[in-house]
Amino acid sequence: MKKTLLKAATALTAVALLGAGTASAEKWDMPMGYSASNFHSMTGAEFAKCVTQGTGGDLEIVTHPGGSLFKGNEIKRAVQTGQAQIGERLLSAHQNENPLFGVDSIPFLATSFADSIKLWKAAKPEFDKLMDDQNLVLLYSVPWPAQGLYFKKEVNSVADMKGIKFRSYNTATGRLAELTGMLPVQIEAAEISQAFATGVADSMVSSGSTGYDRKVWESLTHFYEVDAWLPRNYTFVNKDSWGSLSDATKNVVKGCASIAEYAGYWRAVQYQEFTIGQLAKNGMTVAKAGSKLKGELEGIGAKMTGEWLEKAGPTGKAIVDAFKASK
Ligand code: PCA
Repeated sequence: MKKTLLKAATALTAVALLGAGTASAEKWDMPMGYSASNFHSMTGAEFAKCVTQGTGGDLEIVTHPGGSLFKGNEIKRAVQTGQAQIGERLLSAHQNENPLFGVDSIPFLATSFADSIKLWKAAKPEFDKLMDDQNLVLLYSVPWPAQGLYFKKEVNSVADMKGIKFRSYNTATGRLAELTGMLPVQIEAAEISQAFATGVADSMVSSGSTGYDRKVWESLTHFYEVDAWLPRNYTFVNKDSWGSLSDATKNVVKGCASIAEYAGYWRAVQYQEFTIGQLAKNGMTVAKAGSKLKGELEGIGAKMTGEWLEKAGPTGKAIVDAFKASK
């Protein structure tokens, strides 16, 4: 870990030197969907500080976590239209626009941190193109820890899930609810504590991280480790805002983005164990999904993989093939 920090500090000094002496000061707002204490938001705050310091204040980035400037589902549009210059959002939230956005939420395709990096490497060139077509520039992306299932009762099979109100966060999680006989309701992470407290939802698929951030033990009782997939957040800039920067400033932003991607990844790795431990410490039953449940979920995963591949066409297939070849 010491080595990691040293590396990051050296890189930070390097980008700071690169940024010295750039043109007139500018301020960018960076809306983010998740709470300030979440590790993605912390990574974003460090990234913003890195850019502000690295450019000697020529470009100041101000983060707005917790959906305080734009709500999670408004962030991408806000950046595309220039209402904000930069933002962070859950990648798969845009799966309804283009199936490619859901490449990280295919159940049981990439189920570890190492595979999540490989899948991202296979998909990134397509994302760069897709972003460019949408007036955006992709900066960095950090995975969430592996996704497991939260309930208010013991669950050992898909039959036990029937009729439960399920909080979804993207198209794939909505589909998972349908295929397991649950009733999906899409809710932003910032609002789930209230949704569980008032009975709007009684279950979800998410990481230990979101369960911990939102103190879900106040309403829910069971967490099953399923390691179904590791969705990602991504940070992007409005293309015109990006084009207005000097080359020196762009270099600082790119340098800080690589540090953020690296540091965020390691935060996620460390957070996975810590947060699952905290769920148990706060009274939840934490267990690996039983073999019956796991087997049934894998069957549903195979169906959802087929559905995704059909929608995503040859581009999607090429990404999945490249990922599998890199394993
Ligand atoms: N937390 C986010 C997305 C994935 C995760 O682990 C959420 O539940 O909204």
